[in-house]
Amino acid sequence: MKHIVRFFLIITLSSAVILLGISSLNKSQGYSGKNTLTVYNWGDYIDEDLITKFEKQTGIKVIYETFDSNEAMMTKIEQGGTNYDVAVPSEYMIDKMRQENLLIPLDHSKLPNLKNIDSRFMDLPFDPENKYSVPYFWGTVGIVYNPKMLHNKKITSWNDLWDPDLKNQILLTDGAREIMGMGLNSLGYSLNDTNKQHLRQAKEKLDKLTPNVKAIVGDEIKMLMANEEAALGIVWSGDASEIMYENEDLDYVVPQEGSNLWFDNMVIPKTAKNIDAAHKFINFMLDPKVAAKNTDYVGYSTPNKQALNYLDKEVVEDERFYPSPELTKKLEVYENLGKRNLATYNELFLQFKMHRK
Ligand code: N2P
Repeated sequence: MKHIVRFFLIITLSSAVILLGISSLNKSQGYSGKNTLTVYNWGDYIDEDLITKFEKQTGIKVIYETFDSNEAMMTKIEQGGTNYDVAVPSEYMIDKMRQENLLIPLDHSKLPNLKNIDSRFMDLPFDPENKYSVPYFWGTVGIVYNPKMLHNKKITSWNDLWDPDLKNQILLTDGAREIMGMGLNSLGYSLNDTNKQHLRQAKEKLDKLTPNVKAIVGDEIKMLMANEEAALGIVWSGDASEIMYENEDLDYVVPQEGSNLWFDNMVIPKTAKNIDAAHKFINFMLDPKVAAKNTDYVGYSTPNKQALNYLDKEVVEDERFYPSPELTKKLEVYENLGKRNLATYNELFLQFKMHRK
């Protein structure tokens, strides 16, 4: 009898240990239980006080993870190892995810704050009627530069970057579409070009920029530019605004040949386990005061019309970061070019990176 009791005791104890192990493993993999929400966002892209505020307000615990490119995010979601409840891809990736059946349709009745979004950011071609996504931030790609380090040389064009005087003076954001787009735009091609010869030409042109490129970096580009480690940086507009906040000597320009206009939207990926909490989080981020605080912190442009009332006039009237609709018409939005073409962009960008070594 004693043996039987001991046997059951061992079984019970070991099951408890196994269960505990599984639950902590699930947690470390971003398990979304009833009261847990896993958010997957770009690095440096939220005021973390807002996460705490959301947790206090709802009692939902947020697990927050970051990525630094649409491609990296997509790979993780496709793998499905983590139960992301909310993610923040850019437009061309939303189109791709929607086509590949990786998104859950949104329940608009649970998003009353959606009314705060400016209608010009709604119902865009990558997601008609916002069935799967709602706007988070938007912006451009351009050149942040330090006139002092450039002896007041004016920067207006992508082609200014190929000046031999700029040896080791340029930092590039580590993004395939951004940098290949720069090569294409500098040659007068569209940044959605899929002509193989044009893409190769763009890569060869980028190779010629190599002597001027100091490094290809992630979010640290902000710190490096603000600390005057390089004279020019290819950045997203919000990073430029943050850099210019840190170092007032710098300026930002969207090159005259054209550039990218992008939109990052919140979505609920197929990996979600807590769809109700995901809606709560999205709706929370759409609140005008929350969106204004977030905008103030990250420095990007908000699509939330009501939030503009809580932001400094100086900021929202700055055409460098809130370009007018006329100006934005001249810019191109990345299109979903299909699996093959996107792979070609990635491959050529990788080859350009290798060429530097
Ligand atoms: C923030 C990155 C913004 C991404 N660090 C632009 N799509």
